[in-house]
Amino acid sequence: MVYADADDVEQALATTSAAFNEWSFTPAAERAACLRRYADLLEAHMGELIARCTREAGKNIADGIAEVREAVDFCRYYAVQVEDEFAGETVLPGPTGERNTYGLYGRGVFVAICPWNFPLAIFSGQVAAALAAGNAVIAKPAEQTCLVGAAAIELMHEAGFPGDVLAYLPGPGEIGAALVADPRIAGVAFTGSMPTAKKINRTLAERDGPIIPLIAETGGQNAMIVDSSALIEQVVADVVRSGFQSAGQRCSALRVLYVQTDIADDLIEMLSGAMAELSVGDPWQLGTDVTPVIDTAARDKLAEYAAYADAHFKNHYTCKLDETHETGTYIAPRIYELDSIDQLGDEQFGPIVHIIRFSASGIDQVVDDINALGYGLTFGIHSRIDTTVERVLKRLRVGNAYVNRNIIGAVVGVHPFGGEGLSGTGPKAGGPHYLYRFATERSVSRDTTAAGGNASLMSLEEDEPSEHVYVTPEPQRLNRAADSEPERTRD
Ligand code: UN1
Repeated sequence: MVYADADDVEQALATTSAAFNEWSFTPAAERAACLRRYADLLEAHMGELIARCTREAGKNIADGIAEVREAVDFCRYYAVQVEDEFAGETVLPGPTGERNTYGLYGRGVFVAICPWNFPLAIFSGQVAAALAAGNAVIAKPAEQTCLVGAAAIELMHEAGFPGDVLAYLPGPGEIGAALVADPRIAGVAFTGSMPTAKKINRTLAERDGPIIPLIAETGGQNAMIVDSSALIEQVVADVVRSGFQSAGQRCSALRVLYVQTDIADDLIEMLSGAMAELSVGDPWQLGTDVTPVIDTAARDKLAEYAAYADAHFKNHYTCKLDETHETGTYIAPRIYELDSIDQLGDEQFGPIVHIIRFSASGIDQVVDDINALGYGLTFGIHSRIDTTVERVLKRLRVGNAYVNRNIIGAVVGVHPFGGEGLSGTGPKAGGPHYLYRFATERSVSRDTTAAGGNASLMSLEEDEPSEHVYVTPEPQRLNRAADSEPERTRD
């Protein structure tokens, strides 16, 4: 893979800026058709894409399948929305003699700065949303996963997204930094760490020219609360999946498990037993549960933390690695017990779960402590007492809460994904409001008296509705007033 250089950055900016306007006025149906063709191509190339995710990102086969599925879901979901809500002008109410319209349009050239942990799914989601809304896009993949990104871009071009509307600039962080600082950029979609998101935000604030949107999805210190009414077997399965699937390298992954003291020993024992069954190993093997972490830098950082944790916390269980794994970037899944949340440091992006005991009467304080961490991405509660669940959900500030289930694997359109506070700016990916953030709104008011008035009034039959005749519009029916009327049968 050859990385982009400063000349490529300039060329991408010049080309996409020139091509943007025409793309923005390409009919929404055509943009949606490109998204659907891309989704079909992803499915047709599934095997190759899974292999790339394994080769480059160390994903196991199940996670590779999930990558392709999520990328496909993003495209089909945004395609429907673009057709419904971006297809030209909506006529608004107004006095006769005036025609008022409103529409959503692309903003310009968006930069998509994408993560290595979902090199196909989140990459495709960010890029597809920006293109769908009518923007040109410069995509910057994570350095670690440029080949997965390259395959995605090739398929996008094959699907019909024009070459001059969609550019690909693989490379280190400086490429992203140069793009963000350029005044030709009209928006940034970013998934990655909070420190990088803050840097981008500062760069944008320093730029001359317009203030532009930053859509950032960052990290989390995701917690799960388990009270004594929970079914321990189910909790254990959900903790293993939430904490250790994808080697804990999801923003959504479980980091802090709060267990009511009364069941803590039983739960820890059963969890340790389940961890003993995990197969940590080669991602190419179908039987592998926990894969290596992304690179040596990540492994070394996690290993350093693990050494600190071994010295300071109670290690209840650490999975065994066989000797052949010593050369790879493996980190054995492990659980540590903390005395208090105050001991929790920064987010550890790997298969490490912290356990804290709490007493039933202290549950509000637990929620306050979780809120006080400042993040607000995912959260789980295991309880069979509805009032406890509702009480906790009301107190908690979090983007994605899960009740009596695991806390990862948000599905497009089903679990719109994204956090609050330090976890992101919103709007949620795969949710109903995501595309709007990539768009600009324009309204046009035309004085039709200059052209002889509202001619349609003269040709009106009695009872025939006219888009131009509004007496007292009902606000909730402004759009699609005619569509939303139920069919009336005439006798
Ligand atoms: C991330 O790790 O950046 O819910 C997001 C999930 C995925 C999204 C994770 N759909 O686990």
